[in-house]
Amino acid sequence: MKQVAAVVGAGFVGKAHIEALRRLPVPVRGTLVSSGERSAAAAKALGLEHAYTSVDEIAADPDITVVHICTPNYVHFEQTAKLLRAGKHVLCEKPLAMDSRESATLVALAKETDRVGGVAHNLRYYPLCIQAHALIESGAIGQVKLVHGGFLQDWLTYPTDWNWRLESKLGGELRAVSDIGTHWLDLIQWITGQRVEELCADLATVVPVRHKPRGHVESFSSAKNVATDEMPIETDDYASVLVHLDHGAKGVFTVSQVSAGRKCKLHFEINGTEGSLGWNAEEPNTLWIGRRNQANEILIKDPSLLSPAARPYAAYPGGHAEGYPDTFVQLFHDYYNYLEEGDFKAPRKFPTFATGHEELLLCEAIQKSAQDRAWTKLNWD
Ligand code: SOE
Repeated sequence: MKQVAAVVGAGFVGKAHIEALRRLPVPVRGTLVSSGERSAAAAKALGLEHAYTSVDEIAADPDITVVHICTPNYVHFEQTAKLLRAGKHVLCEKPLAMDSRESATLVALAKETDRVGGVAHNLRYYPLCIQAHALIESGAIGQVKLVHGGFLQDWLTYPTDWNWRLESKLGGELRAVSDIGTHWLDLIQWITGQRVEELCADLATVVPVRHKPRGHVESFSSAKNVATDEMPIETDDYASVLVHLDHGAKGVFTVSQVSAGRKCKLHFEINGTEGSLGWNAEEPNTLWIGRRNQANEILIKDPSLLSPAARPYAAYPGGHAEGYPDTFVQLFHDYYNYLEEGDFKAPRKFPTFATGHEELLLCEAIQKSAQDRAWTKLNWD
């Protein structure tokens, strides 16, 4: 069945979804922004044929088979549930919901409606992250023993930096952990094939008072010369989390959105019994391969040098850099190919609603651990 998509939300990530869909190609019929008027402007600016005025209108549109949710976290549950019930497949930006109660409901609802749910953990789709997964799966670095790294940004360094994620009622009680910590957790668990079974977390709000502009501010942008109100902040700017994984690996990660000079430094180092792998999203086309008994290597993204499992996820020849926008294309390839094949009982290679639910369980364990100042076990059953 030919898929036709609609995208809810046309901020920077909504635009990334639309661009990636066009490259597959999957037709994007229209978009919905916060108001009908803004939808019309966004549809015109993006060259889309239709501007929706509500989620209900999308739900009722018989031409739409898939909806991408690119809205603030607090509306993910309501929008996703409505669209599943209307018979739409849904690919939702992370985090899937505000808490694990909501995400568990969405997992069950997707099953009940036989719709395919995906979560946009796109950062695992950098070609060299897939290569890291393939190398570990092949035993190239032996048994994984240590995992460390983190995700560092600086777009919220100043008290005058503002974004809806800062307010727990819109983004959830955790911010840096749920917004970017979940990317690191998803990446490491997927690359190593190991799941976190217990953790110990320390969180901090580094900037306790911020200046909230009176008006809309896009992510990664700052409002200039507008009136502001001072707001106390309770969500985390920073977290460091010790982790124990279920096949023996141990490690630690640090997330921060106030690390001046770090723009989007999602990074890991994985140490195995025979070697190590290191990668950094700010230089995503190189993979560091560490050895004890021979020279270390730097692998530059080149499909001809990648494992058979990773090769299809590199769209361009060696040295032709691939980056953040391309990760959405590769994620959507997996998701839409699955829809086209039509066997919804088949295993799913892409991050699913179950993945999103597990991420929320991890967030809640991190929150509990920080509150109790203690190690916290995950109850995956
Ligand atoms: C902001 O922290 C953000 O846009 C995240 O929401 C994205 O998931 C991440 O990929 C980049 O940074």
